[in-house]
Parts: sequence; C-alpha cells; structure tokens
Amino acid sequence: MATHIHTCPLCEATCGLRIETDNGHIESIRGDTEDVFSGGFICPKAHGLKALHEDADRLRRPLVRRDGELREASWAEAWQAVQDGLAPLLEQHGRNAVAVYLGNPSAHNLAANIYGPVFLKALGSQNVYTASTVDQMPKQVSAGLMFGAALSVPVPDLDRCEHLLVLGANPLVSNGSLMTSPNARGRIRGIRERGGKVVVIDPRRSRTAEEADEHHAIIPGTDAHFLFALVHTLFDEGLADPGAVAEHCAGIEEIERLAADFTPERVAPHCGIEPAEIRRIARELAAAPRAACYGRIGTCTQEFGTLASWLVDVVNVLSGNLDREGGAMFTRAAGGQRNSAGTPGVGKGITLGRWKSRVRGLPEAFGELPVVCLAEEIETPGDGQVRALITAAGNPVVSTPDSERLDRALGQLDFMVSLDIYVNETTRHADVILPGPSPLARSHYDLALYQLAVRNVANYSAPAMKPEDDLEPEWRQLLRLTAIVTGQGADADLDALDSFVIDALIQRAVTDPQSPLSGRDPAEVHEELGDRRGPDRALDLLLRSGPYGLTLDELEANPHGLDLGALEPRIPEVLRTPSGKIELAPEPIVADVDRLRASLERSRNGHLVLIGRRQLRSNNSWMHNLPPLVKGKDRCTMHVNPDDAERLGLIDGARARLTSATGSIEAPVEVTDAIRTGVVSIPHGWGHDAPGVRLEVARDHAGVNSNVLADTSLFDPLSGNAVLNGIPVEVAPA
Ligand SMILES: Nc1nc2c(c(=O)[nH]1)N[C@H]1C(S)=C(S)[C@@H](COP(=O)(O)OP(=O)(O)OC[C@H]3O[C@@H](n4cnc5c(=O)[nH]c(N)nc54)[C@H](O)[C@@H]3O)O[C@H]1N2
Ligand SMILES: Nc1nc2c(c(=O)[nH]1)N[C@H]1C(S)=C(S)[C@@H](COP(=O)(O)OP(=O)(O)OC[C@H]3O[C@@H](n4cnc5c(=O)[nH]c(N)nc54)[C@H](O)[C@@H]3O)O[C@H]1N2
Ligand code: SF4
Ligand SMILES: [Mo]
Repeated sequence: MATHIHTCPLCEATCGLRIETDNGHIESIRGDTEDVFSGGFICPKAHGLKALHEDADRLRRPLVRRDGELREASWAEAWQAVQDGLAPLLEQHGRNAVAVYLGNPSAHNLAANIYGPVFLKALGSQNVYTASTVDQMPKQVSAGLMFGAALSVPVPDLDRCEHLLVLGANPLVSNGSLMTSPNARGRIRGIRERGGKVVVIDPRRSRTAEEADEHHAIIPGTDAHFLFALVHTLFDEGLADPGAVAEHCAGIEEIERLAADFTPERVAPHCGIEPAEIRRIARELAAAPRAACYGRIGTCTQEFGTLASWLVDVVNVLSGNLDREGGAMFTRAAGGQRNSAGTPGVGKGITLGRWKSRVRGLPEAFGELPVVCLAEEIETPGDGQVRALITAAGNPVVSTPDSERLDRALGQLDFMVSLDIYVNETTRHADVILPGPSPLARSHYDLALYQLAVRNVANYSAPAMKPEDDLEPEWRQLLRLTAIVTGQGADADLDALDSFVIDALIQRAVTDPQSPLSGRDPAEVHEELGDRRGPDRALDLLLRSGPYGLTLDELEANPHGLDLGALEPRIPEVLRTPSGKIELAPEPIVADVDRLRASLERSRNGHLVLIGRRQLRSNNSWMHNLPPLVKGKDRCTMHVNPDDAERLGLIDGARARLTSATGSIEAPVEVTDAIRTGVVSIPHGWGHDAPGVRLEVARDHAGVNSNVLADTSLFDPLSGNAVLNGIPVEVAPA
C-alpha cells in the first residue's frame, strides 16, 4: 500500500486528494484533511478520477487514420503522420492555414501552461482559438483594461466577506470559477454564519440561490442593466465612495455620467427586478462593512458580457470594497503572475485587436480569435483559409456554438491532429490522436488558478500513478510539435529545445526588477535548477523568481501545500496600466455603453430564451464516460417553469423540441418552479451518440448537445465571447 497526496486537476477548486494505491491499483480516493487550502473537501468528481484512470476507452496509444479509420499506431508512425500532414500545408499555404484550439483542461495542465505558449509562438498562426471565448474572455478584457494585465481579476475575499452579491454563478455546484476556493460551499455558508448576507442574481433558483438570503430571478442577458442601476443608485444617494483606492482611480465622473440614464425605474422592466429592490440591494452593498460583488459564466457568456464583467468591478470600487479585506482583492501567487513582474504600479496595459479574423473581421484578444469564427475560417476559400487544425484537450464540437456547422467544417479539413485522451465528438475527425497520460500520472501545479485564489497558496503534486509504458509526456508532445512547425522535424533534439525554453524563462527572470533573481548570472541560475527537466524545472524557476522566492524542493517537502496567508491589499503595486491608475472608464468599454443604452428601447418579443446550467457530477463535455458520474436518472433535461409548460402544452417527463435560428434538438422536459418564466435551461456538454465516438458508457447516457442551438452570430463584440445564455428558442412538445 502507498499513499499519494495529489491536487485534483479537474476544476478550479484545487482540492487536495489522498490516494491509496496497491501495486499500481487505486484503492481509494479521499479528501486530504491536511491540505492547507481544502482541508479534506472534495466533490463527487474526485472519485471519477479512479474511473478515469481505469477507463478502457481512455487512449493509451496514438491513433492514426488509415483507410478512413482511426487505428492504433506507434509513436514514431504517429509523429511521421503529423509531420507529413502539417509540413506541406505550412509550406504551401503559410502559418495561418494551421489553426489551433486549446480546451479547458489545458488551463489545469502544467505542461500546457509552459509549453503551450512556446508552441503557439513557434507556429505563428493568427488562427488561435480556445475555450476562453466561450467562457471568461469578457472578464479578462474588462480586468485587463481596468487593471492592466490579463489575469488581474479581483476575487471575493470569501473568508472575511460579510456580504456577497453573486451574479450568474453557482459555486455550490461549479465549486467556484475565477475564484479558486476549495469548499466554496463551506466558505459561502461561513458568510451567513458570521451574520453576513448572500444575495444571488440568477434566472434559476440554483443550489447557491437556495442557500442564500435572497434570490432575484433576473431576465437573462440583463446583468449590465441591473449593475448600471446599482451604480446609478450609489451616485444618486451619495453612497459612491471608493475608500482607500480613491486616489488611484481615474474616470469616476465619467462613470457617473454613463450611469445617468440607467435609473432603476428604467432598467426594471428589462431585468425583471423591481426598482425598490435594486435600490435596496445597492444600499445594503454600500452599507456592509466588507462586501464583494462577484459574477461568472452567466455574466460572461451573454450579449453584454464585457460590460457586465466591468460593472461588477465598478460596483466593487464604488462600494468601497475593491482591495479591502473581505472585499474583492488581488491574489499574490507564488509564481508566473504577470502583475507581480516588471515595474510595480505601472505597465504597458493591454492592447486588443492586434489582428482581425479573416472572414468577419472580429478582433483578437490576448493572442486569440473568437471561437465563433472557427467554422467560417475553415469553410471560406481564399488566402489564409484554415486547412489544418490542432486541438489540445478540447471538444469544440460540443462546447462551442452552432455545433452541427463546426462538425461539418471539421470534416472538410485537409488535416487534423488532436492531443486528447478520448475519441470524442471532436477528435473523431482527427487524422492523428496523441494521448497524454491519465491526470494522476503527471505532476501538477495549478499555475493559472493559484493566481485567482481566495488565499495565497502554493501546492505541488508529484505524479501519483505511473504513466502507461511509452506514453510520451505532454510537454514533449508540445515540443515535438514545435519542432515540426519550425521545420526541425519530428526527430529534433527535444532536450536541446527544452534548454532553449528554460533559458528564455531565465532571461526574463534575471531582467525582471521585481524578481528575487534580478541581476543574477543566467548560466548560474540554469545550473542551480539541477537535474529536473520539462515543466517541473520551469515551475522551479517560476517559484524562485516569484514574490516569495520559493523552490520546488520546498513545495515537495510540503505535499499538503504551503499557506502563504490571507489576501493583502495590492493597490497600487498590482496595477499595470500606462497611467498607473485603476481605469474605471476605459475607452473601448465606454464606447460599448451606447449599445446597452440602445437595448433599453427594445421591447421583449415574448420569445423564450435558453440558458445553461452545470451539474455536480459532470465536467463540461468529458466525464460522461465514467460510470460513477453518470449513474442515476437522466440529467440532460430541459427545465421549464410550470406557467410556460402549461401555455406550451409541455408535460413533465415527455419530450420537447427546441428550435433556434441554427438548429433543432429534443430533450426530456422537467417542469420546475426553480426557473423563471420565459426561460428554459439545458446543461451543455452532452450529445455523445455521434458515429465514430468511442465512449461506450457515454453513448448510453448520450443526452443532447445544447450548442446546436447557439448561434455564431451572437457574441459580445468587445471580447468576441459567444452568447451561450439568452439564446432565443421556440419550444413545443415533440
Ligand atoms: N460540476 C461542475 N463543475 C464545474 C464545471 C462543470 O461542468 N461541472 N465546469 C467548470 C468550468 S469550465 C467553469 S467555467 C465553471 C463555471 O462556474 P459557474 O459560473 O459558477 O457555473 P454555472 O453553474 O454555469 O453557473 C452559471 C449560472 O448563471 C446562471 N445564468 C444564466 N444566464 C444568466 C444571466 O443572463 N444572468 C445571470 N445573472 N445568471 C445567468 C445560470 O442559471 C447558472 O446558475 O464551473 C467549473 N466547475
Ligand atoms: N452552452 C454552453 N456551452 C459551454 C459552456 C456553457 O456554460 N454553456 N461553458 C463553456 C466553458 S466555461 C468551457 S470551459 C468550455 C469547455 O470546452 P472545451 O474545453 O472545448 O471542452 P471540454 O469538455 O472541457 O473538453 C476537454 C477535452 O480534453 C480532453 N482531456 C481531458 N483531460 C485531458 C488531458 O489531461 N490531456 C489531454 N490531452 N486531453 C484531455 C477530453 O477528452 C476532452 O476532449 O465549454 C463551454 N461551452
Ligand atoms: S471541487 Fe474540483 S478540485 Fe475539488 S474534488 Fe471536485 S473536481 Fe476536484
Ligand atoms: Mo470554463
């Protein structure tokens, strides 16, 4: 018997696991009660890791398409096929002919965190797409413009907060997002136990809403209206006071001017919340000693995603809660954080739209184009047409809008390669699939998510399980792809390439004025990093050059994590805007307010709208092949309010047909008063019955793909983020 302490890599909560193994077999997975951050909390998905590790459908060897069929092949054959597929296309059609899609698990994968950017830079294609534009891109854009760096997103200081206003998030089920907080449920309950208050704004009475003091069933897509009315009220009643950060704010007068039209009376019919309630919510927020406003998926994946994301932080500033204990604060991560590097308090800020998509001209953000453009870039002939696609840990056919169209488009590609562990709805189109190890068979450190944690923590896990024989580690896969797209060929010396990568990181560290390694001799630093290679060596460097000057040895000696303390005020040091101020009214955002104002003239046309919902025993599209997570009754159902059900003749348990501008699907009806009238909800990530998919268990629990109904022409213009909540649909009995 052996015990392994490992951080769960499945979601943003970073829970500590205690894994008992016997002879390479997983005996049990429990919460690590000694984990400094999660204290033993886990969710049902953690148990799914055993099933995932053992899943017969999880790929252990590469697949290469021969005579139209994906067949097992050796690594040498697979890499030869990748080289033969990509090299001629790059040569004949240029860099943009090869597109990339990076999926959500890459965010939790140290190899992808370090070597993903290396590969993208080497490829040099403008056609980079990720799950970010069906997720948090609006928040990155708003926070980037306000605070100057991509991940400078304030997080609610949950453990000291006494008033939490939650919009479009369900942390009791999702376990928190853009807010790394294991046991979010316990932490949020703690607010009420301290005598504080939790208010939830959501078209559904979610689990989080059920446990809150108040729930307001907002009309989907109107959070920006509602938030502007809060801002209006704060000014109107003389409650707007940024407190300690006032001297660092630019644009307050502009905000007051912009909010003038958004009176509670004016927005109430649009958002479905009474004017008196809006005023009271604003007053209570301002009066609370320590409060935070927090928005997530529901506020991002909608028509006014960037405006809503921006207003969340405007409200935090005006209610005096930005950067104060118990308010919305900035994490100080142990490594890899942009806003801890460079000159404190000032920077280049961010530049959006450095290039545009070829067909529709949608702007780039943080190095990527909106994924709503991917299908048309494949379909539309001409110079720069996408002819090949590389996916890594992503399932865009299920996760992104107008799935049927993207599915067809992938069928038209000249070449496709997928780094993935399953043959699913997306990878079934690939010519080559390169599997990585089980998530338990690699080292883990949540480089990105620790930058958004509600405490400053660092926790490294060595691999808990041995990877299958001959599985090429993902960092080497990414380096080999780098070698191929730079013409060095699949047989290039990967260790030499890795040395090159680490030296570039060292160069950055020794020239960073804030780094403990500042001014050091690069060769000496290289030497000190010792025998580690790959992501572990890079992580060691990032820790050494981070604000705590940690080393990977120290983290290895503390398998339950290092608690680096509660969040501390970071303004102005955290700012990276050219002005050195918090930009409350950034020009691109101000320009978009007209679109919101114009929407006040729109009348509701009586259409039903579709929203999503997450489920405890599910993880986007890819954990439905694990028996412990799919057992029980059908979960891919359509929630509808009893009034709508009666009006439309829908019967609980019977099937409904939903039709949007792009497609039509059928789903079982679940009548529930937990959802407001005018809104129906279907969880995303389902629909596993496509031909060629090799997911035996998931096929029996196929469900339907709600993104067949999402429309690539509906997006938030500033961020390019898809509208996944608030899609107009017709619903009728099937
Ligand atoms: N169990 C589980 N956990 C997960 C995931 C999972 O699939 N399953 N996915 C992970 C990922 S990738 C992410 S990004 C996070 C997301 O984390 P969350 O954002 O907390 O997750 P959701 O449950 O989608 O919550 C969104 C809520 O917004 C509501 N909503 C929809 N439209 C609107 C609107 O217009 N306005 C408002 N105010 N509310 C609206 C929905 O009813 C829903 O309750 O979860 C992560 N955690
Ligand atoms: N309608 C609607 N659509 C949504 C959302 C919504 O709320 N509503 N939410 C959106 C959000 S927030 C997100 S994040 C996206 C997710 O969108 P995606 O990231 O495109 O999809 P996932 O379902 O996370 O797919 C993960 C893929 O990675 C593979 N995988 C898992 N682990 C590994 C690994 O360790 N290595 C490798 N190489 N592959 C691995 C899985 O087999 C799977 O193919 O979906 C988005 N789509
Ligand atoms: S909450 Fe997230 S990190 Fe924690 S056990 Fe569940 S899936 Fe893993
Ligand atoms: Mo996500």
